[in-house]
Amino acid sequence: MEKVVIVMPAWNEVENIKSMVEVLTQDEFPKIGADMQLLIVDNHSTDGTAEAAEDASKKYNNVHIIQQKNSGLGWAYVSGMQYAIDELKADAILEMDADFQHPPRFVKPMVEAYLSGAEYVIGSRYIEGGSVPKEWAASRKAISFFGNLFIRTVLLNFKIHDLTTGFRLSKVRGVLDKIELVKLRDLDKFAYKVDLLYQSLKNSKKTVEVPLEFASRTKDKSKFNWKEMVATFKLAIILGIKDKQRFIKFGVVGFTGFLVNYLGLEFLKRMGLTTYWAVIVQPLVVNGATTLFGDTSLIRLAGLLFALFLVVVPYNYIVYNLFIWRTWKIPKFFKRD
Ligand SMILES: Nc1nc2c(ncn2[C@@H]2O[C@H](COP(=O)(O)OP(=O)(O)O)[C@@H](O)[C@H]2O)c(=O)[nH]1
Ligand SMILES: [Mg+2]
Repeated sequence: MEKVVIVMPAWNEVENIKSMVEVLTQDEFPKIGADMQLLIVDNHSTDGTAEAAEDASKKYNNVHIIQQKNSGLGWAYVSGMQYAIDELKADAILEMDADFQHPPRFVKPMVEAYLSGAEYVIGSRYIEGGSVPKEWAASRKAISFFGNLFIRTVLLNFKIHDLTTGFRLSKVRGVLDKIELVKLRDLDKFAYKVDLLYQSLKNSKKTVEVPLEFASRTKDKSKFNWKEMVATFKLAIILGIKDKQRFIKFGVVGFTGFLVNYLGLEFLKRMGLTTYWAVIVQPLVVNGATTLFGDTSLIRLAGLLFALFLVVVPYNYIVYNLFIWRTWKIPKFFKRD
């Protein structure tokens, strides 16, 4: 039987951990056709998380706990993954948060996708059946959506719809064991997730997205903040550039895009037309966004970026499909391929 280890970082999550252990071991694991194990990675919590996990590991032999050495979310995952591979002999590893934002009922479809041949499974909020919390403020939804779109664009990956989710399952052989985990970038920040994703996507022969209904946090506040977000975007850009082949393509696509825009502009000028399509799209989208979500500077900025994406993303997508991948597909940003 395939052994799937859930690596679950927990920092001051005592109440969440107690109920999570029960829900997983009692309700979810028995429904899944794999040897399911839970590995909690604590970071010297001060609220008794470690003790609760310790108790659980005595009660259930498929629950384990370790302490991470270095601080930071990335290190929690790396320590957990190494332990899961070396000590628990995992065949696959599922990354999952302890705070119920990844509802336990979604473990089963993730594992099933793996059991039916996927090497990398992404819990996706941006495909049919997936969602972000309804309670989220419009600005938060916009940041998540546009941030994700931004990373898709700089990494030139339009096949995957959710590149920033923290709910992912990877096969060990061929995917995780080919990655030097301790050398992942930004392990002290949330941004490391982009590097892990980037490398896993390269190694995986079959990647699938499974819908995830992302829940809001039940207790306390998230540790994610603006600083983490900027670091995440920065790393995405660095990886996009580091990947020279993609970078060259990006440059070629960008340059021809520039030429088309420039020639188009000149053409329209000569025809006696002063307006230009990109100039029409932007104000329309920004007005639409402020009417829908409220007129704040954040929304205006998001609207502006979105307008840019409305032009850039379809253009890149079409050029890529026609000339680079040479497989014509109609963009389906919100659907599974
Ligand atoms: N072990 C460990 N866990 C962490 C650390 N930072 C966050 N976590 C856990 O990682 C998960 C995600 O953190 P959270 O603050 O909810 O981030 P968000 O869901 O991305 O906003 C939760 O289960 C946290 O308890 C850390 O430095 N070490
Ligand atoms: Mg969370």
